[in-house]
Amino acid sequence: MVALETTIVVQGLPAPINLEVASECDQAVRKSGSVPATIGVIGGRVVVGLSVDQLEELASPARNAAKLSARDIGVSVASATDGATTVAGTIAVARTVGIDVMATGGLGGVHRGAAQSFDESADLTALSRTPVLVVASGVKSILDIGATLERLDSLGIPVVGFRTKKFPGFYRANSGHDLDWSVDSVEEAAASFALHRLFSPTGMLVANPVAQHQELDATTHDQALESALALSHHQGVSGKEVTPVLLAEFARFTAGQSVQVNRDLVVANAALAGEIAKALAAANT
Ligand code: PSU
Ligand code: MN
Repeated sequence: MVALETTIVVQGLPAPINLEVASECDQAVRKSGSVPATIGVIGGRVVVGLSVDQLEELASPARNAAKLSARDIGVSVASATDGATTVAGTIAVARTVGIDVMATGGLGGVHRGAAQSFDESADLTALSRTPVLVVASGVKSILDIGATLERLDSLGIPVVGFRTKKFPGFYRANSGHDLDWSVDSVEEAAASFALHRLFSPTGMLVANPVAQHQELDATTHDQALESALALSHHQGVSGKEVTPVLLAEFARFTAGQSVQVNRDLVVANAALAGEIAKALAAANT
């Protein structure tokens, strides 16, 4: 099985593309021979395997679903609220039901200026205590990528490039940062994770770059980034709003190009996660 998150659907991508992307991810996992399980909280019930109708409900602006990290799940269930799970929230739930693999677009990480703001995504600490393999196109390029890689090191989370030794840059295939490890096949990825779990309680990041013909061009990317950072600074955005605001400004600035890249990369990650989950199941039998 492959866990899929809902923050990307509810807070990360604009409607109506958000639901299209969710359905494409679902299909990509199925096509690989694995079973997708989209995770979210509806009326205080944790749902593993949201139906299309449930997902639509959760994403409707009227429901005003919360963004749930790992720390929020218990409280949101107790207060019977609606919520979309981040990577941290999703792996916390996935672990409790025995799902070993999840897919997302970009993992959260250390924000620029974190030395002052202390804004580091709880995705990192959650992954450091949750043995789930996450497939992502690196971390979002709105972040301080170098600092995030250092934190992944400190937290003991292996970062393995899929057919690359360059850390992906989310909207860009190559962030310019080198990786120590790469795998060439889904079997190798599955074997690495199976063996990692014998020695460590952490999860693992499989970094899958967006296809080069689908990436955002460098100039557009850098200009959009500058604009997004300036806007969030100007608005004084903080906390869980930061990432959605930066992604939305990227979408506006690039007239939807960044949304298309986000779509392509997350669907590719879902497909790869499906194949790795299948290889992992085969290795365990
Ligand atoms: N990947 C995407 N879009 C997103 C996210 C990931 O392509 O919106 C979400 C994930 O849910 C991730 C979250 O856990 O962004 C990180 O948010 P924060 O920086 O607030 O921890
Ligand atoms: Mn944050």
